[in-house]
Amino acid sequence: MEKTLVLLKPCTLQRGLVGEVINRFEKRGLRLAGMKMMQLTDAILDEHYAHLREKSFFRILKDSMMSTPVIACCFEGIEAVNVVRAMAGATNGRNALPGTIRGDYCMSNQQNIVHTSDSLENAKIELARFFKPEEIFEYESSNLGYLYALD
Ligand code: IDP
Repeated sequence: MEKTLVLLKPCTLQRGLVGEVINRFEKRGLRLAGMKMMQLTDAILDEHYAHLREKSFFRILKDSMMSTPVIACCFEGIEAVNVVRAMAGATNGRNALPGTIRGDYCMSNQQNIVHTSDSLENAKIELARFFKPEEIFEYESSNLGYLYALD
């Protein structure tokens, strides 16, 4: 089993899409292991988006990520990192395929509904950045046999 981070961005809260987006991950069969609303800060975004520090849109991106609280979620499943990333779709909503979250709900390169971890290594780092250990819950899923029977 893998755990991965999903952030529901301010655009998702503003557009009333929080429940709908979480519902997609639940319906796919991912176990919700942690969830909280939090106000991001300059410091956490400097870490989280360190790979974009030189980009012209860095300041605007950080301001937009602080414009309202976000919802941080930890989802768990077999190959959860890649499954969740594929569900999100391409970064730019206009390039994202229909059927993906970005492809179904947005038209923007920046206001693109969700952040998802891009590798298992980064998922571990990012979950530790956004959650305390006691905020991730290891309860038993009752439907694993139906989700993964032959795996
Ligand atoms: P990802 O979110 O698909 O993993 P990253 O390249 O890590 O993509 O970029 C992080 C976030 O920065 C994107 O989700 C998007 O909000 C924003 N972003 C990326 N590229 C651009 C751009 O060219 N213009 C404006 N915002 C961008």
